Order: sequence, then structure tokens, then C-alpha cells
Amino acid sequence: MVLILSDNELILDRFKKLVHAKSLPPALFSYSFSYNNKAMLAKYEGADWIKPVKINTEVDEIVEKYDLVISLHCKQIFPPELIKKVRCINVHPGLNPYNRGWYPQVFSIINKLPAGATIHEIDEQLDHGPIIAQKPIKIECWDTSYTVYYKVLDAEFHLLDIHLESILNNSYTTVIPHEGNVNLKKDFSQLCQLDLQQEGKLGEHIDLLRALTHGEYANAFFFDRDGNKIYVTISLKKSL
Ligand code: 0FX
Repeated sequence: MVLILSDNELILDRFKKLVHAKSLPPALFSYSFSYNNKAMLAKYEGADWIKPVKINTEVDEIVEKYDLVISLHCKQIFPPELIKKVRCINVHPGLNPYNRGWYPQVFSIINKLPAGATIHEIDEQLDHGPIIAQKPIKIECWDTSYTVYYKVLDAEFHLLDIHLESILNNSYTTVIPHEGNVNLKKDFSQLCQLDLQQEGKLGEHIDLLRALTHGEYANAFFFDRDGNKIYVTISLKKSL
């Protein structure tokens, strides 16, 4: 049995469609989301096909029941006692080992390190284990976090389409990456507070704003003289 852990409904939905398209037995998969994911708790209360899970306190049950755990953007850290006992795979929205961790495409827009998708075995460090498959994506100068993110999701599903069976059968080979770099949630929060006195090239300022522009999310902000919090997004359009 395979446990699919996801806190991202869009990806979960695409994964279920992939299972269907590949005619894989639906009963092979169980689905869970994180116990502290309020939106999914409210939506799936009482559902019989998906349940909340607190991984740290349910390691023994998971080990007993499953041969494979796949994280599709699960926000919990997998404890060492789980990854030692069950094969755990992560589908990650970044091109490891570059910008491992939080919102990789945001940091790739700013620091120009490669972006893309990675499927890898989980080890004790964040987005770090042996790589099963990767697909880079190109960031254009008119992209925002939002447009890059959707290219990355497509790359993730391109990889899953090709490699899901070999992951299920444990018949893939892996490559060990170098250490790369890691960004945490707090690094993203720091980027969001704009310093209006910051000097630099205009191109760097545009990069910062497009890295923080993602649909309706209120990310980049500054405070005006009256202490009001003012949110900033940028709009970029390539001429036809
Ligand atoms: O699920 P996910 O796409 O991915 C995140 C991490 O980036 C990833 O490294 C980790 N493995 C996974 C468990 O969690 O994140 P999300 O659905 O919270 O957000 C998707 C995108 O939306 C994100 O890349 C940037 C954007 N976003 C999201 C929030 C909540 C913002 O720009 N601002 C926000 O406040």
C-alpha cells in the first residue's frame, strides 16, 4: 500500500487524475493531509477517502500499513524513525540542490539559480536525498512567482507521468546531488518587508517584486508615514 501525503489540493487532484489515466488500482493508494491544515480539515471532515495525519505520533501505524510514502507538497517534516523504516519519496517544486526549502521559484527569480521540479528519496535533511528524476524550467524576464510556479507544477507531473511506475516498483536509479542552498519560511517573510531606502539596480528591484507577485497573495509590503501597511505587486507584459 502507498500513502500519499499532501497539503496541496491542486496537486492532489492532478495526482488522482494521473492514477486514473494510468489505470493504476485506486485501492493501492491511501490519502492524507496534515492535521493542522485548517482548509483541508474543514473541507474533508468526515470524508472516507482522505484523513488528517500527524506524522510524528503515527509513525508505527504508517510503518505497519505502508511500503511507500509519497509526499506531494506535504508540509510536515518526516521524522528519522519513519524514513529509516519505510521508503519515502518527495515530489518537490524546485531543482535540487538549488534553492531547497520554501517557495524555490521565488528565490530562483531573485538569485538566478536553476528552477524546476525534482523527485527524490527523503533523507534527514530538507529536500536533500538521492535524486530519482528532475526537470528544469526556464524563467523568463516577464515571469512572476505565479507563472513560474505553474510551469514547475507541469514539470512535476511530467516527471510523475514518466516515473510513477518505477517509483511504485522500486526499480529506479538515483543520483546524489551536492549540498546546494536552502531557504526557509522566515527568509521568504524577510523578503516581503520592502525597504524603501534600499539602493540597487532597477532590474534587481523588478526581480524582487516579480518574485513576490503570486496571484492574490499579499506578499510584498511597506509601511507609509501613517503606519498603514501597503501591499505591492507588479504587472509585466511581453509585447506580442
Ligand atoms: O505546496 P506548495 O506549493 O510548496 C511549499 C514549499 O514551497 C515546498 O518547498 C514544500 N515542499 C511544500 C510542502 O510547501 O506551497 P503553497 O501551496 O503554500 O504555495 C504555493 C505558491 O504560492 C508558493 O510557491 C508561493 C505562493 N504563495 C503562497 C502563500 C501561502 C505566496 O506567494 N504567498 C503566500 O502567502
